[in-house]
Amino acid sequence: MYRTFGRLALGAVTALSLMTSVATAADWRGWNIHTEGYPNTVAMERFADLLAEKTNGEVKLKMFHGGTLGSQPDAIEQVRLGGLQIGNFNLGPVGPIASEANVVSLPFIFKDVGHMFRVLGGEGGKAISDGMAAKGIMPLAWFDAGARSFYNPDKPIKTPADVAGMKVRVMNNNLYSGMIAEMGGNPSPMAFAEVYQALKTGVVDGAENNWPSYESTGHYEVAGYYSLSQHLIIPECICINTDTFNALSDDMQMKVKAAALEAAAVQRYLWTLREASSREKVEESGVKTNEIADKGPFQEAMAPVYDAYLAENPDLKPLVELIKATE
Ligand code: BDP
Repeated sequence: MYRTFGRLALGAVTALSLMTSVATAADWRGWNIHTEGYPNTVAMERFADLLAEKTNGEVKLKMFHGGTLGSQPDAIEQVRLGGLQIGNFNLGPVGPIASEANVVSLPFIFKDVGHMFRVLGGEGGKAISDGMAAKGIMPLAWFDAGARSFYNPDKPIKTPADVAGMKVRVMNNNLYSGMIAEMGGNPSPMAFAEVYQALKTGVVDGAENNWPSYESTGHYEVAGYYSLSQHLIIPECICINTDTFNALSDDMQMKVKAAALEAAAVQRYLWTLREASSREKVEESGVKTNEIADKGPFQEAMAPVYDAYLAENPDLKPLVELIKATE
């Protein structure tokens, strides 16, 4: 009798200690689309190191770079569902699942990157974060992704009329499709990994991105005209599955957040350097850059995208106004 009880007790203790280790130690998996050496990749590795340091190894994050775990929309879904815990996401493809976050995908909503960070640091950023967290994907810190401009193989784009009739690749988001359609172009939503081949074979006539991605993907080799429309300034996040974050103790939450903020500071520093070095590299290889002094015609052509967004989300008008009023 005693021996049976002893064995049972021992079994219970083992089960208990197993449960404790499951509850305290965590093995997280993280998604990133970029390749080695890209500022975001370096920063996400730094985030993993900082997590291990600050939590004394209780949180172990393994990062999967280069989009090896799937496309960005799929990875966003995985983080929402908890199949993945962490992602470095661009808010473009997050917009379709969180309407507050979609505000950053309105063309020309931010005057420049400084304006974007001021908005993110205030009430606007809180509204965006809360909206995302409610959908299962919580931003811990913000990354710089510069401004996106058009590029294509055969001509500079000077006015919206130059885009008319062109098939232009966009990220998965109806606002971007609307933006191209408003200029008379044909939007073609497509995964990032497919764009190089599509440009090369003429499946699309153009695309749009920031300097570092234009360079890191080799798109500049097959689309040598880069026209500085700078129509979109979209932030990126280190994002975490909301339930995973909420299940942590206050102390652990603080450590995770601190690690993310530190990694984001690294990203922003490296980003500024990479924007300059990417531009230099592609221009040296023969890319023709076209400055657009007056962006007014692009702004006017894309303005109906705001109406469409507000018609669908009338309650978000104050958020749009708040952003516009932010100095
Ligand atoms: C890059 C973003 C990346 C996007 C990509 C794209 O960093 O998250 O997937 O653009 O255009 O600038 O799909």
